[in-house]
Amino acid sequence: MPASALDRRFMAAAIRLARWHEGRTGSNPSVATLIVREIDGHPVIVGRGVTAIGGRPHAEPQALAEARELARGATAYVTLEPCAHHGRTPPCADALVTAGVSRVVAAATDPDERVSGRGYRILRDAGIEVEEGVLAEDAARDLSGYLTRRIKNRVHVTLKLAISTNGAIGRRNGSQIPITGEVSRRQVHALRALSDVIVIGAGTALNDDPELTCRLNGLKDHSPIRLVLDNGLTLPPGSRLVKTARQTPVWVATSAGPEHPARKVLAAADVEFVAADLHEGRIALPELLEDLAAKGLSSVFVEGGADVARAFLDEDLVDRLILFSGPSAIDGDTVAAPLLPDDVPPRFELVASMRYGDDQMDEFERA
Ligand code: AOF
Ligand code: ZN
Repeated sequence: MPASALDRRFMAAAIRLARWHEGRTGSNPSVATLIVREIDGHPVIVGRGVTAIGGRPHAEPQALAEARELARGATAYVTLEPCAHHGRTPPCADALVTAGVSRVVAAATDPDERVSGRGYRILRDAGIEVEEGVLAEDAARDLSGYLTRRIKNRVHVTLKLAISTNGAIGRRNGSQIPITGEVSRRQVHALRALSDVIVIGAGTALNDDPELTCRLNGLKDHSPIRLVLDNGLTLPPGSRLVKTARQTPVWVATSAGPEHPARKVLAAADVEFVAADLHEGRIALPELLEDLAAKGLSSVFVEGGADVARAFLDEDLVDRLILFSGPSAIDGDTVAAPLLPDDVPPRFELVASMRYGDDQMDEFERA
């Protein structure tokens, strides 16, 4: 039976289920499985699984455990190709075969070289009908961190900018000034919770003294690692970031060696260091993004300031661009936005537009 409207509906449900643990499965992607069989002439979900927090167990054995003997002859909807390798858990493709499912509908192919195509082969060799690529684009959007790490060997980058009506992202030498409203602020906190790492430059850390945590009710323990690009180790020990480093990790990217005096002070506050290379006097971003991926991290959320944003854009390292446009102008000595909502480079494609209170949000992806 080819992919039908019903298949797409169940796959859409599986993709929504996978979002439950997005950002909480470590280096593993959060994927989901639904086991569906016909009961009294109607398709019924008899098993559901989502990759467990921390990354294991995988989705499939959990869904099969719930379905038990009802899995025999059923269809399994998987948002990612079932794994074929013996890792810390046995291959999910084998588990589907053993359980006796007769059909597997899959969204994205797994680029992990231990899996890539092998998962499908195990299923087909066992006589299971396999339908690949159903809602693959939707699934890949949610898996973009994992897929970027596997395919490009670097973390996926989202750049966020909040821009005033006069094209500014802040005031020079000032404290933080609000550009967008409360609804946007909450959206940003939700985006933080879905990321592995927030990145800012040392200038923003000094100027704004931000905390960069997720402060939404119920999501307070979902704050990602906060990474400051601070080659000169200028991050003040009294800053909010350093003072909260024991609750939520703070990493500093620097080329300064262990003999640098500021390192001791920061290390005493439990700030950690990421060894960075320099390129023309600035932290080399491609190498940094590769190093973060090598640590098993998948997604970074770049929150400022203008120089850091421009550097990511100039080096074509932005995979997703999220622009919040506020309703008013900023006066005084302002910092110009590195790009404007109506002047986004053509390599980006608009994928979503929303109103958040008085603000406009436009989301772009690399085409
Ligand atoms: C699945 N189902 O729910 C997930 C999969 O370190 P391991 O052994 O857990 O393997 C990690 C790999 O498993 C990861 O790179 C990806 O290929 C796959 N993730 N596979 O069948 C799942 N999360
Ligand atoms: Zn698996």
